[in-house]
Formats: sequence, C-alpha cells, structure tokens
Amino acid sequence: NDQKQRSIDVIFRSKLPDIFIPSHLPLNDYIFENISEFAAKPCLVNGPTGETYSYADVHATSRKIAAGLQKLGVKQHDVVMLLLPNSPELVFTFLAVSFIGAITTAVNPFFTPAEISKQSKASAAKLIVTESRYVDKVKTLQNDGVSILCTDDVIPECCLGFSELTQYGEEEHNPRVNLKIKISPDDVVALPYSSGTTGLPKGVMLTHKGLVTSVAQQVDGENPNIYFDREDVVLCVLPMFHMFALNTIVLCSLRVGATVLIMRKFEIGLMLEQIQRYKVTVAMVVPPIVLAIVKSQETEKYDLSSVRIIKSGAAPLGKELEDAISAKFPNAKLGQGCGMTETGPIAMSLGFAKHPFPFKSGGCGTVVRNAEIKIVDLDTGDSLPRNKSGEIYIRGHQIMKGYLNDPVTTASTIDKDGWLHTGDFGFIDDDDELFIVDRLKELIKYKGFQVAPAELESLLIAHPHINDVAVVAMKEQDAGEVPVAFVVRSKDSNISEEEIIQFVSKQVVFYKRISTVFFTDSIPKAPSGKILRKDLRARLANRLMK
Ligand code: 4UV
Repeated sequence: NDQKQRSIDVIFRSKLPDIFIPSHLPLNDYIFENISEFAAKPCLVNGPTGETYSYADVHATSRKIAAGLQKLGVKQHDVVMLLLPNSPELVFTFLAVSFIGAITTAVNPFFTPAEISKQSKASAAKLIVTESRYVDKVKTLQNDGVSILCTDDVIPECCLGFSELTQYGEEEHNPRVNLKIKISPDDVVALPYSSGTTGLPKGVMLTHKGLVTSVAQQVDGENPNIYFDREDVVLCVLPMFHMFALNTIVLCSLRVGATVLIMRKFEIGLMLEQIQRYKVTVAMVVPPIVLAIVKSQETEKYDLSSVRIIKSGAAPLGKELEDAISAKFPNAKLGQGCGMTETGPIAMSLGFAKHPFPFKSGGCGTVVRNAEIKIVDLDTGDSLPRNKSGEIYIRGHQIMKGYLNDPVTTASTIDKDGWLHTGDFGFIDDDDELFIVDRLKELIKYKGFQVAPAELESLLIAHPHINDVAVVAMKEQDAGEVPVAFVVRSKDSNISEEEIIQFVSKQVVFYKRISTVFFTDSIPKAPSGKILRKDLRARLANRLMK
C-alpha cells in the first residue's frame, strides 16, 4: 500500500543535483571543516564598534567558552538560554554550547518577563546568557536554580561575568576530548520556539544533522543554491534569535568563510551607512526592511553598489516592492526564500546560485536540494500536479526532530512518511518555482515576527470581563499583518477597546499587541469547539464586524 502511495505521489525536487552532505558530523566540526583555508580572514564584524574577529579568533574563543561552560557545570544535553541582541557574544556562546553537545534556546530580548519565563521553564534552561540591562527581566528565575551570566562589563552582583567563561587556557580548549563527549547526529543543538501550525509556541528540536543538512543545502556543492564567496560581506540585521538569521546568515557564512556584519538593531540610516562602510555584498532582509529602503529618501546619499544579492524571506513580498527596490541597487539581484523555524529554508531563488537559473519575481524560489516537496489537496489528500494549489509538504534530513515534550503535535505535523505539513498553501509552476498564495495555519506574521493567536487568546480569556475571544490576522500595509481580536464581553460589562488593548500590551512584546478589537455576540466555532478563523477572516475582508 505504501508502495502504491509513493508511486502516485507527485514530488518536486531542486534543479540542482543532490550532493554528499556530511550529516554525520557534529555541527561545529562541519561549520569549521575548512577553516584552515581562511583562518586569518575576518569572520565577525561588530558593525557599530568596528571590532573584528578572525576565523581563528572565533574558533578559539568559542572553544574557550565551551571549557568555561563546563567549569560552570553545563553538561551535554543541558539547555542554555540566549537572551541577547545580535552580538559576537551570541555567536560565540551558540558555538560553544553546540561544541559540548548542549542546547541553546534563543529568545527575543524585548520579550516581557512573563514571555521569557515561559520559554525558560518550558525548555528547562539551566543558564541564561544575557546583558546587564535585561537582568531584571529574569532575576526571579534564579529562585528556580537558573544561573544568569552577563556578557557586558557592568555585571550585577547576582550574576556571573563573561570572563568566567573566557579565562581558561589553551590546554583546556578541547573540552570535548577532556570529557569524552560524543555527539550523535540526532542530538538536539538548537531549540527555537515556534507556534507551528497551531496552538502555543513550542520548542522546535533542531539536531546537528538537521542544521548541517540545511546549511549544506544552501551553500555546499559545485553549484551552491546561494553562492557565498570568501570575499562576501553578509549583512546580519535580522535577529539571530530567529532561524532565518542564525541558519541562513550566520551558519552559512561561517561554513564558507564569508564575513558576517553584525548590527544590533534595524535603523534605516545606520543600515545604509554600514552597507557603504563595510561594502556589504549580500543583504538578507524581510519585507518591512525592503519597504523602508524603498520609502527612504536617504538611499542616494550612500554608495550601495557593492550589494550583489538581496534576499527577502519570512513573509510575503509584493511584486511592486520587489520591482521598486531593484531600482535602488543597480548591481543587486533580488529574490526570495521561504522557510520555517521547523524546516530551515524550504525554497530559495536559483538566481542566487553560482551558475544561476532564470527566476520570476513574486516566487519563493525552488525547493532546496536533497529535499522533496509535494503539494497536497486539502480535501482528498492527493498530491497535485504543477499549477494546482494545495498545502505545501516538505521532506528531508533538514527538518526538525519534533516539538519538545509534545508527541501529539509532532505527530500531526510530521506524518508517518516523514512529510512535514507546513500549513502554507501554494503551487509549483512550470519552471519548478514555488509560489505561496495563502496561509492555512493560525500563525500571524507581524513584519516577519511570529504572533500565535492561541497565546493572545489565553491572555484575553483570563480577563473577568471577557466571555469569549478569537484572535486573527488583519492585513496592514507596514507590518504585513497585525493581530486583531473578536471579543464577546461578559454580561453587563462595558469594557472598552482601549482597556483590552492595554491589558494585552502590558503582558507581551510590542509586535504581539492587539491592534483593533471588534465586539461581537458570539465566536463562530465548529462542533468540535475549534474557532472558525476562516469565517472571521472573511468578516474582516467584508468589513462585517458584528
Ligand atoms: O517559523 P517562521 O518564523 O520561519 C521563517 C523562516 C524564514 C526563512 C528562513 C530561512 C531562509 O533562508 C529564508 O529565506 C526564510 O519565517 O515562519 C514560517 C512561516 O512564515 C511564512 C510562511 O507562512 C511560513 O510557514 N513565510 C516564510 N517565508 C515566506 C513566508 C515567504 N517568502 N513568503 C511568504 N510567506
């Protein structure tokens, strides 16, 4: 039966041939496999300060920190939380944790204490690595035995300092040998949080094999899908707590010997200045950054001619924006990638390949190599031919091992044949290019940031004046989408829209704030109790809010 199923499946693959991927290697061994060829070259540049770390520096420092982590009692399989803005320290610590077979869970430093605490507890983090300015957000977690370490100079009394990690000598640089740590390819190395297709944020178990495979799919081979050269300077303004930046910018650059230009935060003028100053060649962006560039009056002030690739991902990019930005970067090829925390990049423009292929604007690229895509009819479950839309499924060694402590959601996301159901709706055209046309899943994307409706609904339903609630996405020009709430007030309550907005705002990071409240008499639900979000989205489209 399985055989029959497979023979009728319509499966799409990359135009690039499969390659050998050394997925037996621990992530660090793979990432630094070719370092002897470029050890003296700049690896990380801290944009605002200009501090530069060579490949040799980064390799040695991350091993020192690995030894330091062990001295602090961090063991293989332990979880270390990174509560850091983009910084060299984030990269060092990520690599160090990975080196000793431990796991990092990165979190947005702008999260509220409650949001951070949830992730820290759910992931059972032992140590939080942060900056002194964020310590107040996590201090109470010390009561649960979590240690806090600061990477900057002003170390609050209650915390450890970065020097604890970096003080060990050359002889201690190989802690893996010292402690006979053996890393299996299926061991988890990164644990980002994502709500996936439904419910609350969950720990996404990414393994050594998964990340090695994902990086190789992008930058390895005779004709890499995205060609990063040793001379490239790759802009990293996207947050490293998200996998787009950590995987496609940081790990891919390190694998090939390119330079990562680290920016702590996005600010249009500063970004343009840094592109000029460091002669950025590859810019990885999200649609709101494209919009900011297009709208900016300052672009003429800077020499942006060094940029040869602009890659946008994480949210849909309209054709108008795609065309408009090209005009400002005369030497750049603009294309898209699309991916998921759970899968790494799914598809990527083949226009970025070393020997590029023609590609169309508006497309998300072609499925990465060493992987398979199928498009599945929602009603029949059959896989569909070209130009027919259905749910996008992806299969390959790059996908997650599963959600932490959640076998039920894991089983509904990765089926028994190994296909991961993305919750995205799209089609493959005659030239093997993937187009996403809709999102089936609950997930809201505010400027590419994840907003899980279930998380906001659980906050709102706890309010004594709210009887029932549903949160859905509403289209908005700058953010792409914003969360809006349909609220059924409790009997006799007169709670206002503003009060509800404030109630949520206090508890969440800025991009999860409710933008509008629509009061209604009831929330449409299926007999199973599931919110009929499609009906609510249709109401928004028709502007029938009652
Ligand atoms: O889980 P997540 O927040 O993950 C991402 C990851 C995007 C990446 C990663 C590596 C790349 O190289 C790259 O180009 C992009 O966003 O959200 C996953 C959902 O975001 C939507 C889609 O609904 C995913 O399931 N999404 C991501 N990229 C696109 C997109 C896109 N290009 N167009 C439309 N929707």
